[in-house]
Amino acid sequence: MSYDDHNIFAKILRGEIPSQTVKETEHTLAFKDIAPQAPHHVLVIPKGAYVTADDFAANASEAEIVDFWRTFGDIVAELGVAADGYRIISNAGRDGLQEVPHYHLHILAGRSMGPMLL
Ligand code: IU
Repeated sequence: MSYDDHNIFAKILRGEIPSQTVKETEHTLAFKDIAPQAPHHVLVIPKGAYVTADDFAANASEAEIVDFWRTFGDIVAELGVAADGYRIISNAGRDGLQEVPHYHLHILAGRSMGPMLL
């Protein structure tokens, strides 16, 4: 799976484009989605060059994977949304309608999400 270094999240990671950081760790960055679909809409991305969830799962180190999911959990805790609930989504590839080809997890919270199928 080839990674396009010019994608917008790569530019955010390099500091070439600003973003509103929610949390940053050694291997992971989380920032506010520029076009929020819910009162809380956070994108969690690995700092490494992975295109999709399966690319990340197959090729990231255990340290990166643990850091990613612990960061996700910390953000849910810090947002205070665990009790009311939230939705996580990761679009992949053509059929998943992935716009930005750098693996990212959407955390959506703060309203009822409605039925799953769009
Ligand atoms: P997708 O899963 O690849 O379809 O989602 C990409 C998301 O990135 C989408 O929700 C955009 O609003 C968001 N985004 C952003 O936060 N900042 C940007 O500069 C751009 C897209 I371009």
